[in-house]
Order: sequence, then structure tokens, then C-alpha cells
Amino acid sequence: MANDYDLYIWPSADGMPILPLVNSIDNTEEIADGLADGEEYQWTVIANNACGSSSFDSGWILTMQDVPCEGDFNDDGFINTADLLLLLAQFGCTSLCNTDMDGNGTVNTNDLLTFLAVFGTTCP
Ligand SMILES: [Ca+2]
Ligand SMILES: [Ca+2]
Repeated sequence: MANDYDLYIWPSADGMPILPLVNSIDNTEEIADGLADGEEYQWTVIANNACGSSSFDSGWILTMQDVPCEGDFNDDGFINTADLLLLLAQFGCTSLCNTDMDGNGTVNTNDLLTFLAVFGTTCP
């Protein structure tokens, strides 16, 4: 049984780095910082215990995707008046509406109420 794990993640075009991106992980959930949207990465996990280390290389490639932020229509990381104005400009829209928050094809009161529930928050 492993005591902890070292997580290596690197751009697919490069060789495996000497140092792990995150080391000594002792749980099953980890958030890795510094990865770029749209970039392809390779990864390896090395398990460590008192007897030594062993690596797991899946051969899988990670591709990072931008996580959409509900209500941040101008994609600046904040849900604020600028986004409200974009929604209001499309109020009544019935096709190709990019402020349609519930995905029903139109921008109406339901979308406004959904927006107001997240108004003033920031994107993760
Ligand atoms: Ca915004
Ligand atoms: Ca809608």
C-alpha cells in the first residue's frame, strides 16, 4: 500500500519533467494549478511507500477545456452588470441566443431569474 503519490503532468510535446507537478498526495482528490486551456498533457502517477516507488503510466492524454461559467457572458470571470446588459439586450431572443441560461432556445424571465441567482458572484 502506498503512503503517498507524486503526480507528474507535462505538455505532450515535452519529455517527462524531473520534478512532479504535485508531490506527496495522500488522498484521492487533487487540484493541479498551472495547466493551460486547450493544451494536451501526458501524466504519470508514482506511488511511494517504505519499500520504494512504482509508477503508473496510462498512456492517456489529458486535454484541458475551459469550464463554462454560468452567467459570465463576456467571459471576464465576473457575473456583473456588464453581463446583465448583455442578457437584457437579448431579452426576447428566439434563435442563436448566447444568454439563454436554461437552454430552451429563448431568452425570457426564467433566464433573467437564473442570472439574478448568480449575479455578483465570480467564476471558479
Ligand atoms: Ca462577466
Ligand atoms: Ca431560456
